Amino acid sequence: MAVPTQVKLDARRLRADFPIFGEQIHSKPLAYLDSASSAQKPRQVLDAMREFYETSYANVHRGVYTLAVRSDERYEAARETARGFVNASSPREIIFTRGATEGLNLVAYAWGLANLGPGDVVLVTELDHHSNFVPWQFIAQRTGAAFRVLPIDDAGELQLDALDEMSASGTVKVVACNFVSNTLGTINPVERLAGWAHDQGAILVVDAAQAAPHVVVDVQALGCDFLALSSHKLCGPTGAGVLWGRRELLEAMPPFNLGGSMIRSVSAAKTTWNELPYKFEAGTPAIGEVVGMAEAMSYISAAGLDAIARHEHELLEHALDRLSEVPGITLYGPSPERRAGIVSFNLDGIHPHDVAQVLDWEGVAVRAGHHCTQPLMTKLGVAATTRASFYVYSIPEEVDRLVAGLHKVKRSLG
Ligand code: 7TS
Repeated sequence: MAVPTQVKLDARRLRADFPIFGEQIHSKPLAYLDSASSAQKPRQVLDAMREFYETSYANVHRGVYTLAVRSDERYEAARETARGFVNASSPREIIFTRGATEGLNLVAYAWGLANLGPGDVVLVTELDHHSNFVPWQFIAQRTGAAFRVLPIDDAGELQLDALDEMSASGTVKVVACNFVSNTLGTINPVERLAGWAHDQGAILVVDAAQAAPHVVVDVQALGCDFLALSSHKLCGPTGAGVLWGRRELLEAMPPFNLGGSMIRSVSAAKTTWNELPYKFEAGTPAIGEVVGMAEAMSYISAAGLDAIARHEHELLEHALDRLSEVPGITLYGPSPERRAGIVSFNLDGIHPHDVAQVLDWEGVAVRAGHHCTQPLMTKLGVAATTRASFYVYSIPEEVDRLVAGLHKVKRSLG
């Protein structure tokens, strides 16, 4: 039997699709190592949005004229692309949002306020981004539910052994976790968490903001109940995202935003809700951005998510190898095979903001800060880290420039 050959990602060819790499930063070529914050945009996405606005734009779900019908078709075709991207069983389960943060707030407010109360437990993890931590903390306080945080071990992996202890203080009703940690890159065992959550009678809410750009996200295989992602992290425009939810849960829960398009009928006595997914899409949506997001999903699907994951893994191994040569560096996170293309580190005695500033003079863009994961920073015993993150267009030379830049940081500030 022929052994299938794994297609290798041609990052240099893809890089040519991204106009931003024509920019010089402080007279140097751009080394963009901040894709975990937001990914750069290929010409294909920019062109698709321009072409849509130039030929097919009108508001959606209200007009009968030709242009309005064209716009409706493009918007609903994008929903079908998004459905395929996360392997949902129906486009009715695909809610367009403004991004992962809005999707997670939607679930916390709409599902949480209707289903949580005293005696219930809301469980998040120490790895979660604030956008999947703070809404649940807030809704737990509002409803009288207990709020618990699943700890991580020293390697940055969730301590699954502690799960049963978490259910001691009440009935676990919701487990919220990210699929990939934005700070450490840890890939979390979502299927196992789904199994445990369902054994408790709880739902699992997955924040896939950091996973969707880098690994295959299959909501049916994961066994989760809700999953949120952002367009801008997968080479699409800002201001768009997807919330996927199980149909029966979406049907049963009340709406989040209220207003136009999400109603069936309105009177002073009674208002009823539109069918899925429109019940959750109040007001004029981000139509052009949704069209751009669908193009981005097609772009990265064509590059191949498995090939992207392998490419990032190679860069990560190269980065961990080269970074470990830098004296006084502390690297955070699990072993390379357990994480996506993200590396967080600190240099002894030098603040991450100073590290990022000196790197910028070298044309190297990294993020410094708490990365919206303050509970994780507390666990690591630091206020901030410097973080480098990779994507389809990242090349080993950028890692080498990061390492050379860090030697310069040490010479000027160490
Ligand atoms: N969840 C995770 C895991 C994230 O990494 C982010 C953004 C969000 C949610 C929020 O996504 P948004 O599109 O709604 O803003 N993370 C980062 C980051 O790591 N650096 O800048 C933004």
